[in-house]
Amino acid sequence: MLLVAVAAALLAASPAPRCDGELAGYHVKGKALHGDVDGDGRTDRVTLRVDRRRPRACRHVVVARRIAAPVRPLPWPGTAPRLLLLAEIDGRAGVEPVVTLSPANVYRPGAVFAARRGKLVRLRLGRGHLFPLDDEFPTETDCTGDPGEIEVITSQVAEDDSYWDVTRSRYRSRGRRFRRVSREHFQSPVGTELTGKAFRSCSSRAQ
Ligand SMILES: [Ca+2]
Repeated sequence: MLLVAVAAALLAASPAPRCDGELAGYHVKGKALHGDVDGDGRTDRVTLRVDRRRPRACRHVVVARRIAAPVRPLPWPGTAPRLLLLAEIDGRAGVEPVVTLSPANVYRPGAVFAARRGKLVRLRLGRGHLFPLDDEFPTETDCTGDPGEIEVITSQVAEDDSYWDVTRSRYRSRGRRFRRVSREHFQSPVGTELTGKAFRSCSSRAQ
């Protein structure tokens, strides 16, 4: 009885874990993927992990061998991130983990991480953090033929609703960011095959 009381007191006294960067308490959620993330020639095990006692800002983390980065939640409900794939995206040594941030929703943005100076960091797309993966309209992010260059397609229904208004932008990797180098607008008949799987053309894919 005394032991139970002591254990209960200890539990009550132990504070909920914070965003301290420690991986204790996290458990793997979903599949593990394997690829060389930091470009050192060795294969790293990449996982998404969750600790539901942590604050939302660090409840999910993506881990590549021993380096980790928080997967910050989207500012709307019903989002549960999932490790989607590894692929060569930024033109530098090592593959980039891609996390889909709301796989159950119609609009599916992703986060792309990369190893930089021994840390795992989240890459930026222009001024934002979200790489469009899919939507109810043609939407996609994919590699181009040039290393470190990606193409992003977004669209909406045109005034004539038998067409999409499509925007196709090219971005080039520079540091931790993809900077836009070109953008074009065009219309495409609804039903035209414009997009497929996100990052489908990137090399060294694992999923
Ligand atoms: Ca890379």
